[in-house]
Amino acid sequence: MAERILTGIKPTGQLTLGNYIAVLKNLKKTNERGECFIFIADLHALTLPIDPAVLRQNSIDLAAFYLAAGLDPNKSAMFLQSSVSAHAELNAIMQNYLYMGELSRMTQFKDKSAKLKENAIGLGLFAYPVLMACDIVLYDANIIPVGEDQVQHIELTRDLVNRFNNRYGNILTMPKAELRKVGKRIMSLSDPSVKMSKSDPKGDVFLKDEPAVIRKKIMSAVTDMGCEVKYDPENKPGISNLIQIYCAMKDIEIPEAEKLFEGYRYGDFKKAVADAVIEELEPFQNRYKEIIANKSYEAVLKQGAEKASKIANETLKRIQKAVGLLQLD
Ligand code: AQP
Repeated sequence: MAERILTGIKPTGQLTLGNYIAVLKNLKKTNERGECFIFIADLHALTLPIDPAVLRQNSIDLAAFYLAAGLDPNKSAMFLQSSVSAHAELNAIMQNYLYMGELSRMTQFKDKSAKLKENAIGLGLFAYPVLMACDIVLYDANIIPVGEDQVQHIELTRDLVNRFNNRYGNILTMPKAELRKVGKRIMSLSDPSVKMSKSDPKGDVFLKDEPAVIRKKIMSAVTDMGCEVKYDPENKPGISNLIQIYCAMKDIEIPEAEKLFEGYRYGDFKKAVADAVIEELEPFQNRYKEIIANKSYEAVLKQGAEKASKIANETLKRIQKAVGLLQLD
């Protein structure tokens, strides 16, 4: 089966190096593999309180970052989730096929809701995986590049597809999460026991950080006892995180990096990591600035929404018909 690839990022805050490694770094190669649907998950961004002006600006930034990462508008449809109404329409159907018990077991829901007062937890936060499943099945996507934190949601989508197809026939395409070999969970530089995350920024490298700021953040990253540059997430979480970042930047595997840094002191190793990140991000940031200035993302978003809507509406019809919604045309 040909590859249909779908990936998205929520415009909830400043993008981090974690988002870059999970999605943006490989976007150019992803473009070459098959038909791609790359979206800005702005409806998902509403699941936690966000200022409207910030949401708008984050959405623009994300569109520009996708293009700066090498997204080819002729090969990929880049669109705002809110511009394709089929996402919300399908959500109204699919919310009946995922159950409260399974949704309440989702780690992301547990983590995010734990930070809110009980009477301020929105239904959308709880039902987030339903909309995410809709995002995926609408495009018959079979490959979903994600970071490790999203695997649980893809597994739930797979359960939904099985459940739905068992009941109605072979209607939905089975998706599969695709994780990077190295860098599937980039941790905070100040606390390597927690994920680098844009809505809870702590020790984050932001994609908009100036090179000097990136260098400073990496040079002051928390390290561990001992002095050997060795990948050992349990006993050396700080150094292991930096090794992952280095490997992701250079597209190499961990043993190669360990060999390269044999005998290095932590300080020299951190300098090499900072150099690698800056070497990668500086040209990317320059492209981003150009795109923001010429606003080329606007036409691409419009064209992308048209292409995505066409495909999403066809799938929506197929699903409406399967569940018994009367179609008059
Ligand atoms: N630290 C990370 N390491 C590896 N991958 C990561 N991703 C996020 N953080 C890391 C991956 O980036 C993609 C887009 O993420 P998202 O915007 O959908 O939301 P998220 O997974 O919840 O990421 P954040 O940055 O933590 O966002 P907020 O704080 O808004 O929830 C996903 O593929 C994700 O796995």
